[in-house]
Amino acid sequence: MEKDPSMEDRKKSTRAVHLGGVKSSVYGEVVPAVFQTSTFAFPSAEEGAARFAGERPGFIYTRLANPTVRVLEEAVASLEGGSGGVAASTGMGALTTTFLALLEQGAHVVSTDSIYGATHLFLESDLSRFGVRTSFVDTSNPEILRDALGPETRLVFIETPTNPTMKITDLEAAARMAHEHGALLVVDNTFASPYLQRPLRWGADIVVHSLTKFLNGHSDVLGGMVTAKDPQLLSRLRKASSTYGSTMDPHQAWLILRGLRTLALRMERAQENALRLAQYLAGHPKVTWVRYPGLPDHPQHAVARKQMEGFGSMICFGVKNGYEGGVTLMDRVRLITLAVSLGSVESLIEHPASMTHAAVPWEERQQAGILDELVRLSVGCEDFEDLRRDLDQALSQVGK
Ligand code: LCS
Repeated sequence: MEKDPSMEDRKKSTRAVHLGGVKSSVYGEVVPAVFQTSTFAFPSAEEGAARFAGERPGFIYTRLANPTVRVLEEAVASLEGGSGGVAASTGMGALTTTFLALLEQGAHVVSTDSIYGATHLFLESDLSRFGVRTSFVDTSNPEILRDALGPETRLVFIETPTNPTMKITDLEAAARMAHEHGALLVVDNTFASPYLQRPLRWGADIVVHSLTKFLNGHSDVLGGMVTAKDPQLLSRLRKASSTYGSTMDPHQAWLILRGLRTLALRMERAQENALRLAQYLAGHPKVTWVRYPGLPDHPQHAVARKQMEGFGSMICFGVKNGYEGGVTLMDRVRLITLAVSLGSVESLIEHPASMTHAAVPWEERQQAGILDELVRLSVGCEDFEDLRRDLDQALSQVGK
């Protein structure tokens, strides 16, 4: 497998279309082939031994590595500016592999408070059983983040923008503080995608993705990815992934490669729609507040301007009538799909208090800003006027 060195100088949309310049062709095929095989024959016992010893390249067994999956790993690493990637069957597979590979009994984690519900659950209920303690704090405030760090802190985990509150953490400041304490900075970059934000450039050590979202972009495949700059760190993660079995399947990788090629087109269109919808919602009488990084009244708008190359297509907003108002809106949309997940060509709406974040205790939800009235909207690539009209008719029925 070769890599086109000129791709390093190309722009991100070109790198997405050309999958990071990875050349894996056997017969000159333009699209990477699906190597749907669980195992690879060795030409000799000596060659098998050399591959196992890591002395020679070559594939062994798909749980360890696979050519189709490798193309996806290289493509995402190229977009993120990492030295390589480790794909996982899901975003949660990538996250749990990362945490388990890097933490030990007695370790302390500082995490953003408002994060995806399952990540919160893993840190709070699962890792705690192995003696790992997590402090969930508002990392968008650098002073709060600094106060949470201690001598046992091994890892700082940031989601920015956060799911679902759209808070932004200053990545450069977080990296500096984590490193001053000898901790690694891990960033879940799912909400922005590498098209809009490259945390490794701001000093992060590891970037994790749910590929299920923007990178695949079509609500039809699950997937996860870990990328890092340091090859040694990456090889620790790869070893962990193959031992834990969080590996991605080749056909899954091939489908995600197909989605990835249109990343730029989808992101540009969706974020153009999102900015206009955020502006529309901000003036609507049934909407109590709007959080979109591209609006000047977003509390971390300046940080978003600094570290993001676009404000993305995720919006959260409050509706009148609290929990009831949220539920009414969910039941009244017609074009926008009532479903969890995000980052697809079709717009998706959900109510975190009753859905994705229902497992987070109510008090913790309030503290993290995941209010009962909060609605999360993942804006897709439909026509803007059609989306606006749908929200208009649905909102008119809130509070009746
Ligand atoms: N990280 C973030 C920020 C996410 O939003 C999700 C899934 C994950 C990780 C996990 O990825 P998965 O294992 O599903 O590929 N977020 C979802 C959500 O907000 N609604 O449904 C899934």
